[in-house]
Amino acid sequence: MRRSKPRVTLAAAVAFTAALSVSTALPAAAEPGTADSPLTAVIPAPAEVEADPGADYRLKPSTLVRTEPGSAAARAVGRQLADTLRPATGYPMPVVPAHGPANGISLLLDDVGDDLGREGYRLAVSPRGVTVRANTPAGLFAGSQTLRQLLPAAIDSDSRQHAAWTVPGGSITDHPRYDYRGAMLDIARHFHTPDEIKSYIDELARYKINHLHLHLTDDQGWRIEIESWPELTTVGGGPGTGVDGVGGGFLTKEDYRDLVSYAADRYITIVPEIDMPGHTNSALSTYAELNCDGVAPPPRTDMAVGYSSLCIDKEITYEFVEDVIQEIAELTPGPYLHIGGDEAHVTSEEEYRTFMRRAVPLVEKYGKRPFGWNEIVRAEPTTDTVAQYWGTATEHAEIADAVERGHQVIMSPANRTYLDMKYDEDTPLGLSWAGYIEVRDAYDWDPGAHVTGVGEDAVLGVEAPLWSETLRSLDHIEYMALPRLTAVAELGWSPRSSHDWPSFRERLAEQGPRWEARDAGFYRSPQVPWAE
Ligand code: TNX
Repeated sequence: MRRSKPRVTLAAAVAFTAALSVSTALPAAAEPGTADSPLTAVIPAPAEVEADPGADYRLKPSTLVRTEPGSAAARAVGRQLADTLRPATGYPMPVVPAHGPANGISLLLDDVGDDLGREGYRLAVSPRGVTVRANTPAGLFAGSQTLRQLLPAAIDSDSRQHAAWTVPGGSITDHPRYDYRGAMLDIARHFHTPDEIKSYIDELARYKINHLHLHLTDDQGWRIEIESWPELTTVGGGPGTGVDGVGGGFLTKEDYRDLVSYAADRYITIVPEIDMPGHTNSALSTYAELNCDGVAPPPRTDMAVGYSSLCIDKEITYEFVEDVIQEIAELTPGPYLHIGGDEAHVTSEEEYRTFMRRAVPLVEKYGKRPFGWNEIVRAEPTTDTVAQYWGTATEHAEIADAVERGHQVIMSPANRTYLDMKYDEDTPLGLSWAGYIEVRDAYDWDPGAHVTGVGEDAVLGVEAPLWSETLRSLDHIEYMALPRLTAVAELGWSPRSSHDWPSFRERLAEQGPRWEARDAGFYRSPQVPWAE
């Protein structure tokens, strides 16, 4: 989606946003008939690539997007692809049922084998056209994201560009390593609007990330409408509820449903998080009865963590938790509901277990698979509970024991995947409690062998969380997420055997002009030989 970008910046960030001002220079058009990015210049790296330099295809004003006859979902993928190719090419790109001989771009549902699964695809480029075949529309969507990256960077511009729209000849066979490839956005510390979230979703889709975890509530703010507890958002979503009293806002149920459907159109599942029993000051300050002493504490917008807790011994706590879980579950078609569980520092171990032993079954009661930060395994919840590992250690007995009991794990080690950590000491935004994370740090680790006792089979996937204590605008989000988000995307999708920093940094360099073409800000890491 195209948007005008708000330019709200932290004082300290003003200089760097100016320095980042977007260049309008686009790469010169390649010679006619010559692809200017090789078939391998894709992030995440495809599983298999076979180049055929004699078989390039060039988009023409007459190119059709042909989709599987009778499949509305394939047609919808075709429409989205055509929508993304029209502005820069200026070609009409009609989307039509794929009858007759293949030419142009074809998106076909076909049996491409169990090995390619639900999201895999084959993409073949010949002088007559590009054909993507997949078992499901999700695979066609993944293949069409690859195709976008095979075209010159100018394809990402929203105005007509002069370029030879050449796709390099050959074929790609591709499928993901992990089912769950996620990103998290914290809209509690600073609220981010539905349009900003959609813009982030667009970025995720390009890199084949298929889950967006929304951190909806925290000490500072409550950012999702709950009808049975209506004051949560009038107080916790009001003005001045962002960190340091900056900003505010919340998602109405309608906003949330619209985001779910926007994400679903891009084969992304929303994972909602209501953090509990800690990180709840906004709820506690709104409803006095949720406090053990019946007294509402003042609202807080500082960055401290670990000071708040729902009252474990009061029955109303569980009525509240059930109402919230029920409403969120009803709004959410995806399988997961995240109940946080991190940093409950003022809750004793005994109380924490008591709480989680009641909260986790409520998630299941409303048909969702429980999800929590890794502390949740201390309560020995049902082994269906997904544990999100956010530690910095590579030895962690608690999580290893949980795997032994049968839990699946999402890998989000804070010193590798936390997009809110500074790149280095000069980064004007972000935090540094888990260290600095340069691009190579984000890339050079193996989710399936990172923590002793948490092997490949126990890993459901990876996720890159973006906490927003210091992030107030889409510019800030993009600057912290790009390029590291793409490193985590590659770890989640590409086969372990393809892992190669020299190759990754070269491919990453090609993304720079693409971000420039679409007016997305990014950090020009000195580790990457950025293309001009
Ligand atoms: C730790 S990670 C937190 C968050 C903070 C984040 C900042 C986790 C489960 N809890 O509350 O926002 O660090 O990096």
